[in-house]
Order: sequence, then C-alpha cells, then structure tokens
Amino acid sequence: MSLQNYNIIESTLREGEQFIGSNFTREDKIRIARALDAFGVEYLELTSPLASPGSMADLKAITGLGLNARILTHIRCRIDDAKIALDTGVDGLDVVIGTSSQLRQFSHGMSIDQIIDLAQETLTWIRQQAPDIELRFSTEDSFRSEEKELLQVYLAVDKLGVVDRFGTADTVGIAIPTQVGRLVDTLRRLTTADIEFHGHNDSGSAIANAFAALEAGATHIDTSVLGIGERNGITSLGGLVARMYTYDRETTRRKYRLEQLRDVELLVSDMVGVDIPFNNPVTGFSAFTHKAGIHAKAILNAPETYEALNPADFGLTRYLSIAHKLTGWNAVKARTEQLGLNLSPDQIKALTRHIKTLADERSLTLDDVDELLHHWADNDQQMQADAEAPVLA
Ligand code: HCA
Ligand code: CU
Repeated sequence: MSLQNYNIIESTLREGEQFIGSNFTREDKIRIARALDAFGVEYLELTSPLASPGSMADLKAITGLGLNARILTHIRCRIDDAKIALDTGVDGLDVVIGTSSQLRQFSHGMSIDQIIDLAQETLTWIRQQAPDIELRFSTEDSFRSEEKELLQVYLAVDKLGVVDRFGTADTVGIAIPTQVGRLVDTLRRLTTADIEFHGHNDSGSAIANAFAALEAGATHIDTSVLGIGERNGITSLGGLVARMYTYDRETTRRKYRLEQLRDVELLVSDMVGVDIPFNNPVTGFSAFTHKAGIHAKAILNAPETYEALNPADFGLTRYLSIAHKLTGWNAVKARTEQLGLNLSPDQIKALTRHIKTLADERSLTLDDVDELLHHWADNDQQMQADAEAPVLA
C-alpha cells in the first residue's frame, strides 16, 4: 500500500540548507519551492524559524505562496521553539530529539526518562495550541539508539495520541535495509501513527534504505535535490524517484512531473555550486549512454533490453556511442542511417573493422567517425583500399 501511496517530504530547504555549498536567498528558496511544488512533491520541509531572522521571514514568505505542497518546519523538542514556529502559518511541525547514547552524552545531556517527559510536555502543548496542525515526532540517530529505549520513547508518545507521524532517522548513514525494515515494521505493529524515514548517505545506502522503509510500511520519505545535506547528504529526490519508477512505473509517472526532474536539479546544482554527478540516477551525463557493440545492437532492437528507465519519460534521450574499439556494426549502421548515407552491409562491416583498428591507435570522436562514413559513402575507393590493407606495425 505505502509503495503506491507514499509521500515525499522534500527537505532541500531544511536538510539541504545544511549542505556546505548552500546559502539560499529568499528568492532562491521561493524558486526552489515553486519548482518542487510543480514537480509534485507532497511536502516541503523548511529550516526552523529560530535559526535566524531571515529564516523566519523566508518561512513566512513560502507559507504565503499558496502552493499545493504542505509546508513543514523542523524544530527542537521545546515549547519555546514550537511557540515561534506556530506563528509562521506552517501546515505542520517536525519535532526532533536525539536518543542515541552519543547524542545524549555529547549533545543535549538528557536521560531517556527526561526525553520522554520533555516530549510528552511539548507535544501535548502543541496539540492543545494547534488542534489541526500536522505533528511529527522523530528521534535523531534512531539506528544507533538502544532499541529498548527507543521503543520506550515512541510508545510513551504514541499513548498521548497527539502525533500524526513518527520519524525515524539514520542520522549518520550507517543503517542497512533490513535494519530499517525491521524498525519500521516494529513501529507499524506497536504504534498507530504514520511513519517517516530520513536517511543519510555516508555509506551509500540512503536510497535502498528509503525503499526498505516503504516496503515495511513507512508512509513518508525525506529527500533533497541531488541528496544535498550535512556531509554527503541524504536520499536524493531523483534517486528515490528512479527507485520507485523501476518498482512501479505507472504510479511514479502519475505522481510526479518526471520531465521536470533535470531542471529542478540544474536549478539547485547551480545555486549550490556543484555539477550533477556523471553517475547520478536519471540525469547523470552517462545515465542513458550505451557503448559496447553488443549493448548497442540490443538497444537498437528493443531499448528496454538494457534500460530499466525510459529516458523519454524524463524528457531525455539515449545516446549510442560508436567511436571506439568496442563498437559494433549494428551501431555504425544506425549512424549511417541517421546521417542519411547509403552504404552496403559489407561496406559497414569493413568500416567497423577500420574504426576498431583506428581506435586501438588513438581515441576517436564522433566527428572522426562521421567523416569516415561520409568519405565511404562518397565512394572514396582509395580510402577503402587503405583501410582494407594490413596495418603495418
Ligand atoms: C540533523 C537532524 C536530522 C533530523 C532528521 C529528522 C537527522 O542531524 O541535522 O528530523 O527526522 O539526520 O537526524 O536531519
Ligand atoms: Cu539529517
């Protein structure tokens, strides 16, 4: 069920603001918010209004835009924070407190009992003040917390019946999918609220962990554009969308304006001064390139042979690379057809052999190959004879 009906909490304007390269102006935030809203994410999470006077004003500006996405802000588990956040017109509050021994010792210094008391007091107060607000309670560093203590906290909060959603956070990016699935499943069975997963990518598992959370019944996943956030960030929006698309193409196409993904990423990458990585899901520059002759042949026959994602769904095109020693004659033939040239199968095969020989000696460009194709099509007999001659050492 949640694999079709999940919600994306897009946190580029909160977690993403914690990326080393981020320094968003109000204009920037408004452009990002509008772009993500048009893409179709269900929620936008913004930095706490307590972070700075500008953060407060930015939050108010974005709640005033009238977007479809619900606007959340992220606050510490304190009545003083909540008071200020409730004044900004947000649709929901994401309340967080650390529960791992590391955070208890080195961050806020509280025991589990003190955490429970504070959570009960704060969450009950918020619910009394704002009966309709969407209220989430999360434990920071959930996956390094003692499971027994963690459940003590969640169960005590669940009993209050005041929160809509529990968050789980892999704050330092160490969780693996089975572990995420287990915690989400346990919370599903023992508590009544929705479940959110927020996963960092320190060990490269953020997207897989988000999927495992959904499989186990999570209802909300945190993302940021290109995964930007503290250190190397969290589950990326594009990565999650690619993961969900390969699981259920139709639902993903229905939920989100996939053809806008690249523009959203370019907008943010430009603002934070990074390039889209070459191996980024969907939008990395080599994501839809095919090189080996065997691959190229199958792609020409039926692209799905080597493509789990259809580039056209994302407004992108595939590219067959032919100017190299792994090339094959089917790919060369396709290029001659693209160029509208007339070469016989034998000529194309001979030309393919020639390209391979040349590529063994130096790197070739598509222009080099195109030039050869044109010469051969113009029936340059001398060139063909040279190509067929044995290569001298
Ligand atoms: C942080 C906090 C957080 C909070 C996640 C949440 C994390 O360390 O900045 O509210 O669920 O990764 O734990 O982003
Ligand atoms: Cu985080």
